[in-house]
Parts: sequence; structure tokens; C-alpha cells
Amino acid sequence: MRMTDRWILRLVLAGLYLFAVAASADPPRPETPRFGYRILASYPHDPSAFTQGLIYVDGQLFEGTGHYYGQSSLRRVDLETGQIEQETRLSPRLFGEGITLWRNRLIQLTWREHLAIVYDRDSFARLETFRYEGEGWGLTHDARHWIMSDGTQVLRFLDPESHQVVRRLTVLDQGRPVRDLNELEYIQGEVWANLWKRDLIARIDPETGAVRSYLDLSGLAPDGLSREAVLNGIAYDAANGRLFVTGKYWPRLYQIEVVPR
Ligand code: DDQ
Ligand code: CA
Repeated sequence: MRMTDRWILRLVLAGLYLFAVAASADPPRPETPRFGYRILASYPHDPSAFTQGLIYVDGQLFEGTGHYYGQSSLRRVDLETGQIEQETRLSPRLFGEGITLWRNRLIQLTWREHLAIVYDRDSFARLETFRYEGEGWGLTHDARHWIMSDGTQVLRFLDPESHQVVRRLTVLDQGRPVRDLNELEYIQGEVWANLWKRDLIARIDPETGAVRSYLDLSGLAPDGLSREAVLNGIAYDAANGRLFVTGKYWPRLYQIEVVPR
């Protein structure tokens, strides 16, 4: 072999080696943007409320609470004082979950009882119930559908008339499934979802299921609470652009603002 041929061979081998190393390494993963928060106001919150659903509509705050043995309820709460102004209790066999308001009806899911309860918004009278498959966790709605989570990475879109599932959306962060989607809130074209047992809210593109960004709420949970007392509860006051969050058994409910981290 001539001297130049040997060099060409060496270069080719080195190139092949570098290619093999590059190909075996993980492809670079883009970071999903993370936002932080600033507390704008703090309000009392019933520390015995195992918060599973939270909404704010037309100046009224509604909360759905969970757990068995009669701890589950639907209530209207005074924001400033935290006082319960109106309440209905669920049967001790039902574990209340997410709530949403549709027209003048409040809908409340149950955890593992496959049962949704529909109430009159003003009187809290029970108007009807309907059944669904799997678990019920969070509930919200866009202009056309009810959107529910069940602890998996899949959101179900329900037709408000028939209560049938018309669409399923898998939530992905950079292509990886995001599980434990819990309490929900539809905010300005995004679905916001509490991630169970994490101080994170995922902001989801309802068309693609992609997590566009996270809201990192670490440091917000009050000290000294039990392990069950996780962040859960997002409510958006659309009329005034106010964002409220709280958690299970949290003694406070916060109005926060999203800020760069
Ligand atoms: N979920 O809110 C994540 C949907 C359910 C939380 C349940 C935690 C308490 C479990 C107690 C179970 C008693 C059988
Ligand atoms: Ca909510």
C-alpha cells in the first residue's frame, strides 16, 4: 500500500468510528419550557377539603372534594373567607373527583365508581347521573366537549349531550407519555393539568397532545402537611384573568401569576 492510500484508509476508519459513536448516543432532547410563579393573593381554604375539582365562574368558586365515608362533596365557597356557602354531600360509597360547569349544570366525576353526577348549578339538585368506563380524575371543557382525565396519559373528550367519548388524546412531552394527569382547567386554548404527586402543571396543546410548557409550583405547598396533601386544583377566572391554585387539605388557596423562571 502506498503511503497516501494508508492515510485515506485511516481517515475513512476514523470517520466510520465517529459516525458509530454519534449514532449510538441519545439524540439530543429539547427541553420543554418551564415557567415559575408569583403569589398575588392568598385566601383561607378548608383544610379538611380533599380538593378534587376547582372552578371559578361568574364570580363564584365551586369545589368538589373527595374521599370515602362522606367526605366527598360539591360546594360553593366564598373566595375571601373560605366559608362554605352551599354544599351537598355524596353518598359515603362515592369518591368525588373533578367538576366542571356546562350551561347551568355542574358535572362531578367519581374516582372508581364509574359514575358522574349532574347537578343544577343554583340549587345543587341532582338532575341525572351517567356512567363511564375506567377511572374519573379531572374534568374541564372547551367550547364543544367535556374533557376528562383518568390518571393515565390519555384525555377523553365527551359529547355533552350523549356523554359518549368522541375523541382520545395522548399527552406527550417530547414524545414521551405524561401519566398521572389529574385536576384540569381549560385556559385560553390550552388544557392545564396537575400532575399527581408532582408540583407541576402541564400546559397541553389540545390539538396534538404535546406539552407546550410546564408551570413549576415547587415551594408553594404549605409546610407540615401529609403525603396525600398534594397540589390539586386549578381554577381560572376568565372574566378577570385570575389564576387560582390549591391542594388537597391545603389551608390556603392562592392567586398566582405565571412568570419566567
Ligand atoms: N386521585 O385523586 C389521584 C384520583 C385519587 C387519590 C386517592 C388517594 C387516597 C386513597 C385512599 C383510598 C382508600 C381506598
Ligand atoms: Ca379546574
